[in-house]
Amino acid sequence: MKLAGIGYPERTLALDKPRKVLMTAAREKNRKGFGSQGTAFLITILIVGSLTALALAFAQEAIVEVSLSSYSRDGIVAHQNAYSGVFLALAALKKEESDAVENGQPQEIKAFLEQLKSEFDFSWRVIDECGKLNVNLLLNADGEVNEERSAQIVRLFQTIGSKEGSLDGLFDWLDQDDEPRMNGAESDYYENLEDPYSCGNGPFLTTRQIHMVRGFEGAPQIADFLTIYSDGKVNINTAPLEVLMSLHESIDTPTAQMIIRYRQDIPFKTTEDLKNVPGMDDSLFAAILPWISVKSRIYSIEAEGRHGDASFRILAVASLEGKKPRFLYWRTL
Ligand SMILES: [Ca+2]
Repeated sequence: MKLAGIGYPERTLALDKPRKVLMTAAREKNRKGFGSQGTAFLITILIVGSLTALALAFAQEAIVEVSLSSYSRDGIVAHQNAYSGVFLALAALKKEESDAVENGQPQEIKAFLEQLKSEFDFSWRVIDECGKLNVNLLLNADGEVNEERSAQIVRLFQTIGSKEGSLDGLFDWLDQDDEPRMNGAESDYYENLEDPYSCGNGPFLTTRQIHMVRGFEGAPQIADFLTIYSDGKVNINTAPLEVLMSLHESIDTPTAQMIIRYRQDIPFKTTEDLKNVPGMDDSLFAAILPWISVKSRIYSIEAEGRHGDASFRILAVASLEGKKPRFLYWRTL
């Protein structure tokens, strides 16, 4: 297992034991209810989470050593609870996938997980990375600006009223040269900051790197709508109103609100279903078709474990692409 952090290349985490447990769960998708077998499955994940923590300690000894020096007994339990939160969130995502196909709504696992939360003090939040705009695709493979994607980002700036950040800053971070654009910045700028660093001159390796771009320091709101993980298509079942409006200039606030209201009643099973939304004529549908999808495979998981006065947070990005879930990013706070 390897870790990724700001400024460092990301690595895929090899979580052999959790993967086996999760795949076992997938094979049991036809099983009804969560009886004793379901309990055993979820408790097993909790135990595997503990084992993974040990594996992490050996893989990143220095980082964990620093953390452990400040750990109280409560802190260690909080750490374990946060781990459990990540793996249970992943299990819920897998379960939700199978239930969404078979039963519509995975109410049973939600109720069961709520019961578990009362016994293990943790919480989690799952964010769909496929409901955002992929900032790494602003430049095409040949380094040329993708005009349509750029226009979407500009509309996003306008929709959220952002005065911070600029396309030039993003372009300069992504392009390989060191020639700053009018409102951008290259290494000459970043290396003269109080805490200097070099310009990426390539794709963003973590979403946190977006905050390193001139104008995106701190936490400008726009970063909540940008990703580096999706295939470039926006999931119309999960995209927030601001992202829906960025897809095309003809999607105004009422149209985006109608899309959201529609999917709350009937999730889109195909992109064609979007034509059923009032205000979505054929020409508008054809214009946005290359940019949309109805499925998500990559999620951010933010888990917090608590015990006594201690708390511990883990931020992870998990991909459900392929047969086995895998982590693309892992960060502890
Ligand atoms: Ca550059």
